[in-house]
Amino acid sequence: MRKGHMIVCDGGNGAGKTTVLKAIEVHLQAKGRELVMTREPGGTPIGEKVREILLSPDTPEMCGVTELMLFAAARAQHVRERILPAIAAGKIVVSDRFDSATVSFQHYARGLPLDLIHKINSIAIDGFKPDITIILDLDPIVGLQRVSSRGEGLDRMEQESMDFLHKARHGYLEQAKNDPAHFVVIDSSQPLEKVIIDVIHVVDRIIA
Ligand code: Z5A
Repeated sequence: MRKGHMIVCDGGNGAGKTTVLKAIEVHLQAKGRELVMTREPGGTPIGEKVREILLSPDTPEMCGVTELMLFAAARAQHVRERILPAIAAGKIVVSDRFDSATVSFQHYARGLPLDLIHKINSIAIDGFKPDITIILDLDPIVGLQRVSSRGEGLDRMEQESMDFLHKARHGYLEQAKNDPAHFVVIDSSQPLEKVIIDVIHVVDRIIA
């Protein structure tokens, strides 16, 4: 049996992951739990460099397979350098996105074959699986309005078409439907306080 836990928060752009993850952090710290807050792409010095390449709006020519392999390369380092050691030490790892994002964005939205995604993902994660993936579900139009209201400009992925973002949303809902033991969907069009209550409820069930 695992000593620690891994909880993933995922979903479309602007669905509120960053905001909700801060609330999870405060909640778990108040319970005195040892935490590792992390994100994908990123989470390690190598992963953060790969993130810059992936999200830079200066390289719109990046092809789908390159994109897939870069997300996987960052994940391979993340799992081995950060996630597995933390879980072995009994900590709770909370990640902003993980392998569910690759299935949604690179398969359902980008159109790469699912068997290729699974092959590459399985090399990256080497049999590891999060305890739960919480999907914050939101209409991409609302998500993009939320992201745009921050006034920071859009990254390479955020500049994709609405159709791409709708397909990614569908991909998350399909994954959750197909694996209810490992996915929970939370409606993030609800007021933030209610979204946080729903998420904390799931977190408490996992770490109990
Ligand atoms: N990607 C991929 O393709 N394949 C992969 O394998 C992985 C990722 C791992 C980077 O993700 C991109 O990489 C992402 C998927 C892809 N892009 N796409 N497309 P990211 O996580 O860094 O970027 P993001 O999804 O665009 O995250 P974000 O912009 O930081 O959004 P967020 O964290 O979900 O939302 P937020 O910052 O918490 O909230 C946005 C605003 O909404 C903010 O002002 C909040 O105060 C507000 N908010 C939040 N919740 C609410 C509620 N409930 N009501 C009203 N307002 C709210």
